[in-house]
Amino acid sequence: MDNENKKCGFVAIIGRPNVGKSTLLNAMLGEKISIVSKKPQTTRTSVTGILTKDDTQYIFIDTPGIHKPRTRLGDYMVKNAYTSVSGADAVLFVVEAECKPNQTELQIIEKLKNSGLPVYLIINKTDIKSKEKLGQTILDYSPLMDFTDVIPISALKNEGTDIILDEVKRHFSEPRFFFPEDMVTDQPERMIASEVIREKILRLTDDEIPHGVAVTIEDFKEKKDLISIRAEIFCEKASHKGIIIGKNGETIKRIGTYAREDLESFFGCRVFIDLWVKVKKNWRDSVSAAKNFGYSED
Ligand SMILES: Nc1nc2c(ncn2[C@@H]2O[C@H](COP(=O)(O)OP(=O)(O)OP(=O)(O)O)[C@@H](O)[C@H]2O)c(=O)[nH]1
Ligand SMILES: [Mg+2]
Repeated sequence: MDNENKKCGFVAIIGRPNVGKSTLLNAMLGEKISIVSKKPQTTRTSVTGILTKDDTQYIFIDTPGIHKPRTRLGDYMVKNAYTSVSGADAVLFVVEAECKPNQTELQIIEKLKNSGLPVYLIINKTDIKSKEKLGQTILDYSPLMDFTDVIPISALKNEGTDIILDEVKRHFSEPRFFFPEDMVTDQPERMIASEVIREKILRLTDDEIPHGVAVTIEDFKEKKDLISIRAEIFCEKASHKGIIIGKNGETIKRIGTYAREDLESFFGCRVFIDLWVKVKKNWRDSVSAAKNFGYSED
């Protein structure tokens, strides 16, 4: 490819929890690299997704949902999201069709106004909302700031995402690629493995358990056509440990099976997972524990 035409840029995806930011990232990449769940506050640290299409390289940053933090982990998540915006060339501010702007979103908008960056209002989940209600959402949000454009999408059905790709590249000025053309993420393999395991815990457990879970990879061995992983799941209470393990170990078995299926498809080889559950009380408020689990600025 002719070097002169190459363009590359950073695009931050921001919004309140659960609006579909990670689903949108995965849809644009055509590959699942950021975990998704029905529960809010799924994403805990920014995830970079890379898409190289013809002479354009998009570097998307999926961020943790902005919320009012109640723990040190929450503080970290919110700071992490705002930091990702500061280095971007364009911002996708994702909201949900039929929802009214809330206090958190008004705060995000204030920060975005001050950033001076081009901001696109992305209205997601249009597949489950009516056309009239979508008009109302546009009327509710668009006067709040001077958005570069308003793009209704369905991340789940991958509808409207091509418009985003066409639009944001106008703001790219770097005349080279930052990453190899076939790279989809800069996350280490261990990180992908621990996130996929955490996603299955989010899917299979309820209430406070998912919010208090962290996963560490103790061992990650690659042999010819097999990856062998030993992971530790940390939860905050002994009763939570019992629930994660489940009756006769049923739940932990399902967590392992679902995670293995996803990781086999991602890595393209056989995967073996050995899971251990441990208790670490109130780790979400402990600086050292949160740091050990990778939730720290340094
Ligand atoms: N119907 C519908 N559901 C969607 C769409 N996009 C996302 N969802 C669902 O919304 C839920 C939240 O999706 P996520 O992608 O995890 O949301 P998020 O904004 O990354 O959430 P946090 O990481 O917690 O901030 C999941 O159950 C998704 O399947 C969409 O376009 N349509
Ligand atoms: Mg997310």
